Formats: sequence, structure tokens, C-alpha cells
Amino acid sequence: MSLEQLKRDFDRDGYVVLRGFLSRDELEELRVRAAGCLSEARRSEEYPGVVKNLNGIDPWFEDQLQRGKQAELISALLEAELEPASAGCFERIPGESSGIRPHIDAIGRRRRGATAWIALDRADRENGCLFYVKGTHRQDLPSVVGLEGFGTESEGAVAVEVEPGDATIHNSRTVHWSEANRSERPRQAITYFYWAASCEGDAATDNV
Ligand SMILES: O=C(O)CCC(=O)C(=O)O
Repeated sequence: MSLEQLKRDFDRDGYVVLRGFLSRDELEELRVRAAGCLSEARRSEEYPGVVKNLNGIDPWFEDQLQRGKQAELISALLEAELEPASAGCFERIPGESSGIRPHIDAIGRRRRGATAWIALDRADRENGCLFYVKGTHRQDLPSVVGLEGFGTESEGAVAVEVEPGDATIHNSRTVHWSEANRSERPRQAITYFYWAASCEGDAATDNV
């Protein structure tokens, strides 16, 4: 798909899906690097499947955050210089009882940014794929986890089923969530989060 088409879709829906974003070798390297970090990382009680700041654990992730191929693409989609924020791992743990409730990634008045979410495993409805709600990046929603009124039946809600090496990019204002992993299969993804460099505390300049 051309960059123009991707940008049209991103502006209209608030996310895009990039099939086959990573080559087999790139995916393998990402898996090995992620496994190395996860063995060292501390987990929170509330979200045991989430490990933030991979870039603080392994400089390889800092380099990817700064220069990985998702960075150039996100810069083009947001039409902005980027301020790389963090790399993380999101795992839906087999047999867990809950996922991550509907939320946006924007924080307070800091609204312009985007996340690349790269699948290490197949993700589907059974093992906790991402859900997006199309067009919600145009709403002015609060930065809370557990946004009221959003769910799989919402108008515009889409389950994004992907294969290993596929990626999605979502606007920091797009509502998204994942359900519990009801399967016995793993579901890991690596994320790279960016702010648009010009956006600090300046919601008035937001043009998304
Ligand atoms: O991967 C998931 O389960 C949720 C990801 C997410 O909430 C995010 O990237 O902000």
C-alpha cells in the first residue's frame, strides 16, 4: 500500500494495519531481544503482562525506538518530527481473567502521538487481539483506562487479527483495548510509542 493510501486510512480511521511489516529475520531478532529483556524485567501487579521501558533495559530497543522503520512511517503519518517516548512489551497471558480495558494513549493535554504495535505471535479474538474503534481519534476523550461506552458491539469497533510480524499503528487518541487470552497460546507484542515533537501541552495545535 502506498504512503498516501496509508495516510488516508490513518486520518480517516485512526489506525492502520501493516501486514508483513517485519521480515522473518527481523521478527526473529525482535523475539530474541524481547525474550532477553523479559527475563530481567519487573512486572506490575495490576498488569503482569505489560513491561515498559524496554529501551532502558536494552540499548538495542533504544536504537529501534529512535531509528526503526516504524519511526519514519509514524513521522509521515503524523506529519511531524517525533519525540520517541518508550518501547514496551504487551503480553496477554494464557488463561488470564482480564485484558486491558478501553483507553487512549494520549495523556492529559498531550494529545498528538502514535504507537506502533508489532505482533510476535498470531493474535485473534480467542487470545486477546487488539480492538480499535474507528474514528475515535477525532473525539476528545479523557485519558483513563476503562472508558465508558466502548466495547466489541460499539459502532466502528474492529477486531484486528494479525499474524507474527504484522504491525498496526494507532493514533494516541484512538480508543483501543484487548480482551483476556482465553486460549493456551501466547500473545506477545512489542510497542514503540512516539509523541509529535511539537505537541507538548498544546492541544490547540492538534490537527488530527
Ligand atoms: O497489546 C495489548 O494488549 C494492549 C496494547 C495497548 O493497550 C497499547 O498499545 O496501548
